[in-house]
Amino acid sequence: MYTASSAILEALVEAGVEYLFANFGSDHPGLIEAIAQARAAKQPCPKVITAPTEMVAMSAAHGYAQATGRAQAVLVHVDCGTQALGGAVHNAAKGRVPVLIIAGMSPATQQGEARGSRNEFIQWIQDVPDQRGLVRGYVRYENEIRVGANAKQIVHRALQFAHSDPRGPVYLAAPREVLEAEVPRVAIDMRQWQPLAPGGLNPEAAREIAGALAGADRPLIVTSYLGRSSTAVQELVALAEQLGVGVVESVPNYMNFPTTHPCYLGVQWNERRQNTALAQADVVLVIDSDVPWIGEVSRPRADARIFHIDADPLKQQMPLWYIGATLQCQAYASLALTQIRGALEEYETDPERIERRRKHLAAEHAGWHAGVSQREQPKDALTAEYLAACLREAIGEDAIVVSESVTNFHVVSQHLRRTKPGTLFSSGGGSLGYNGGAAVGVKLAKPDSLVVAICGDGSYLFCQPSTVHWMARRYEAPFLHVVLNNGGWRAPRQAVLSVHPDGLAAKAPDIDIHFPNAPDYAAIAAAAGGAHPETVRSVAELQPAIERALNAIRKEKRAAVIDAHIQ
Ligand SMILES: Cc1ncc(C[n+]2csc(CCOP(=O)(O)OP(=O)(O)O)c2C)c(N)n1
Ligand SMILES: [Mg+2]
Repeated sequence: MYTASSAILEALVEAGVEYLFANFGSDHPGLIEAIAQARAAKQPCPKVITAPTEMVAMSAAHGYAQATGRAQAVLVHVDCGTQALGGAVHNAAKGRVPVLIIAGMSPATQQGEARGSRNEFIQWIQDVPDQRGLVRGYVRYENEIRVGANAKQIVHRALQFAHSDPRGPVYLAAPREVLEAEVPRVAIDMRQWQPLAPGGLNPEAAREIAGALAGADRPLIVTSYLGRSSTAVQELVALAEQLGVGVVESVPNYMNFPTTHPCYLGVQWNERRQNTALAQADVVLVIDSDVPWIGEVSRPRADARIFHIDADPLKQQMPLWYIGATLQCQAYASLALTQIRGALEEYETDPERIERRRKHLAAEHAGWHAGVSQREQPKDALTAEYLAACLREAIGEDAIVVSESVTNFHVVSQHLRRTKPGTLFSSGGGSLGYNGGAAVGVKLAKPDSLVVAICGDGSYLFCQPSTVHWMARRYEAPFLHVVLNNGGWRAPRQAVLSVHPDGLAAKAPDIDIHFPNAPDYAAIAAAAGGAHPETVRSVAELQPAIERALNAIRKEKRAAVIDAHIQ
C-alpha cells in the first residue's frame, strides 16, 4: 500500500531530512502505518524521535537546523499540537531557522465515506475553522495538502521556502483521509526543488560601501547573525583585517567573529549605556542584524553614514523598524562581503590610514579584554562571570554552546569567548524554553561534539526539563546543562526599574518574581533521564563539579546538570 503518508515520508528522505520529531495523535494512523511499512520493507525513512511535548520537539529541530543549516520535520497533532508548539514557532521565525512542521487535521467525513473517516468523539471537538491561522503570522509558507496525489511536490515546495532567505519555519496540514489515500508514486528530480540561489549586491552598491569603508577614519561593522554561515565569518575576518575595521556584535544569536581577534570590539545586549565604538564610528555597516543598537541608550553619532545589508533589509515581519541607513541592500552576507572586498581593488587604500586604524583597534580590543579578565576574577560569592570563565577553560574552543541566559546573555557572550563559527547559538526569538530542546537537537546533529546549554533558572523550567532529559537519555544525546540560578526572574525586575526607577515596585520587598523553595533543578533531570546532578553554592565547589559533570558525559554518556547558585 502506497499512501499520501508514504509519499510524505519519501519526500522527507529525498530532501535529506534525517529526523522526524514526533508527537503522535489520532490524526496520524496513515503516517504511523507508513513508517511501520517502511521499516518492515527496510526502506529509508527519517528516524522518529518521540517528543513528549511539542515545544521541545520544535526546539530540538531548531537547534539541529542551527548546527547544520538543514530543516528537520516536526509532526504534531491537529490544532492542539500546533498550539502546544507555542513560542517555539515564534523562536524559529524570529531566528530565521528552517523547520518543517506537519500537522494532521480532523477527518473531513463522518459516515465512513473514506478510510480515516471520523470514529472518535474528539474528532468533532478538534475540527476548527482555521487551524493554519494559528501559525500564519510566523511561518514562511503554509498549506493544506488537499489531495494526496501531489503531496510530495507540496513537501518539497515547503522546504524550498524554509531554506530560502529569509529562512524560517513552514507548516503543512492534512486531514486524516488525505493522509490515508492511496496515490500513484511521483518521481522527483531534486535539482528542481532547490532553495533560491543566494543573491549578492549590485556592483554599484558594492563599490559605494567599499569606498566608504576604505575612506573612513573609524569604520565599524555591526552584526548579530552573520555567523549562521561560516564562510561569512571568514569573509568578515578577512575584510576587517584588510581594512582595519572594528566589529561589534549586537544581541548575537550566532558566533559571528572570533572574540580573541584584535578587530573585535565586544558585544552589546541590554546594557543601558552608549556603546563606545558605535559613538566613535563615522561609517557603520550593519550586516545581518535585527537590533544593531537600542537608540534610547546607544546610537551612532549623528553624522555617521550607515549602510545596511540583510537578506530581508525591510524586516517584513516587523511592523516598526528603521535605522537611518542611506543604502539598504538585500543580499546574502558572505557574497556581499566577497563583493565588497573585490570592489576595494578599485580604491587606493592609504596604508598609513589602515595602520592607524589597526593600532587603534588593537588598543581598544586590549582594553575590552582587560575588562573581561578583571570581571571574571573569583569573588566571595559565585558570579556568572567567574562561572562562564571556568566553563570556558573546561569545555574548550570546539564545544557547542546553546545560551538562553537572559539577564546574563552578555556575560555568556563575553566570558565564554568563542572563537569558531558554529560554537554558540541563541534562539534569536523571545520565547523562553528553547535551551534544553535545542541542546538535544544540536547533539543529534553533532554527536561527536560536547554540547553545553546554559540558561537562567526561569528558562530551565520553561524548557520542560523532564521531557528534555528523558529524550537526552532515550536518544543518546547527553549534554551539559548549566543553570544560572539567581533565585527566579531577574529580567522583569530590571524592566520595572528601567521604567519606574522611583516607583513603589522598586522598593517593594516582593514583586512576585522570586522562587522561594525552588525546585531541585538537577534532581528533576536525574529523575527524568538519569542525568548526573550537581548543585553548586560556592566558588570552591564549582570546578570539581564541572569536572565530575564532564566525566559523566564523556565516560558514562549521561547528561549532567549543574544548578549553580549565583550572586
Ligand atoms: C514564554 C515566555 N514567557 C515569559 C517571558 C517573559 N520573561 C522574559 S525574561 C523572564 C525571566 C527569565 O528568568 P531566568 O531565565 O531565570 O533569567 P533571569 O531573568 O533571572 O536572568 C520572563 C518570565 C518570555 N520571554 N517568554
Ligand atoms: Mg533567573
